[in-house]
Amino acid sequence: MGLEATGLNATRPLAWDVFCQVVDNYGDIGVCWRLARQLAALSGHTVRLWVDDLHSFAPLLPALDPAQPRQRHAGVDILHWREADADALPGDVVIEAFACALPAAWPARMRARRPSPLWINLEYLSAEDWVAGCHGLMSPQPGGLGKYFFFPGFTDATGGLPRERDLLSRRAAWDDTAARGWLAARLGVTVPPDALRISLFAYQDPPLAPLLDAWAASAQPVWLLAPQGKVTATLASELGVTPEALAQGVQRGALTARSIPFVEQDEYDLLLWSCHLNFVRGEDSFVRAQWAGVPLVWHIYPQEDAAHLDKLAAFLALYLAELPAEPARALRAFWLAWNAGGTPDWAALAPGLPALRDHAARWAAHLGGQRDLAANLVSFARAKLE
Ligand code: TRH
Repeated sequence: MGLEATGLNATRPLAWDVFCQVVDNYGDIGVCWRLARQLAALSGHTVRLWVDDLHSFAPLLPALDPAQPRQRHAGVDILHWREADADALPGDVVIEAFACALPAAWPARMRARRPSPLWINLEYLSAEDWVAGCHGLMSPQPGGLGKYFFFPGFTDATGGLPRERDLLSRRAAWDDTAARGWLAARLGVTVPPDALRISLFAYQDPPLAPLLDAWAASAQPVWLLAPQGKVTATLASELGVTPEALAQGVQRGALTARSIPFVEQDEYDLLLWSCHLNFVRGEDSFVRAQWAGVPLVWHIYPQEDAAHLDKLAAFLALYLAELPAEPARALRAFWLAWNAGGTPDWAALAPGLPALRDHAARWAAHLGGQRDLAANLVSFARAKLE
């Protein structure tokens, strides 16, 4: 189809519809909200984000009012999913996130629209080899439209990773003084200058006990900061204290552990930048920890048949390729133990932290040399719509 037929030219901004169904936790909405904002930040593009569960969204965006079916934040029109059953007409690009089924009326509305919108399924992030071969493939749908599979990823052969334009420069300007100042001012946490700062975000039951013992016995003070959620209940029970006591801070030898408030999505970056090691999970926090450029431990979302362990191995193969043998071995063993209920070996990991830190900074710079997810979506959409 030529430009005249589509009414599209190379610079006309696009209208995007992003559909997000919250399956569990914060990752579905976390990824969609981030992507929606990044698309809306591109000059002139308009974005509607349709979300089925505004209550799950609110912790990431406290300014959101879950009682309001329509509202605008950060340049994005946020709509409760049921509004899509009314008379809304599809924009230029319709994204269903993570294979969520579109509202029943939408495929017919999309078929009726001229020019036809582009239909994209945004897939989960994976470092597995097959991703590059499937990225951008189309599956014909009943009625004539095609649906394209768009895979985020870690190489130029994929759709890339979400990254704000100014992310790496803001990160580079965040030094130790900024970190300690922010922790004190925003979270009321005054950390001694010589402490190792660790953030903890994970699913319910990781093997925390051996780590708590190792940190308590450490020569260096260790400050463990855990945003309130699934893992803070486990942490409190491992330490034998109430959640309320954990919120005040609990000391065991060299370890000070504290639960902190779940902060809004942009502030979570500041927490990651302010720590020397970040435990993260799922998809979005996992990516943000990579942009933070400091060592990370990934609690991967568990899947049936242990399919997640293949994903974990694929990422490790990529991430560790350029790392010296010993810290690479220690990190791999630590991640596997963390994800499979083993015994994470702090004594083996700790000496490698400086090398892991250098590596994490190089990895972030390497990823930063690739095109980001929103930019890749725009060029993909233009190529398909023209
Ligand atoms: O919450 P997650 O585990 O999300 C998931 C879901 O399980 C989902 O179903 C699955 O599909 C996906 O993972 C792979 O982890 P994730 O992806 O890291 O999302 C958490 C979001 O919460 C992320 O956007 C960061 C944000 N967050 C804050 O905004 N503030 C905080 O204090 C913390 C700890 C996180």
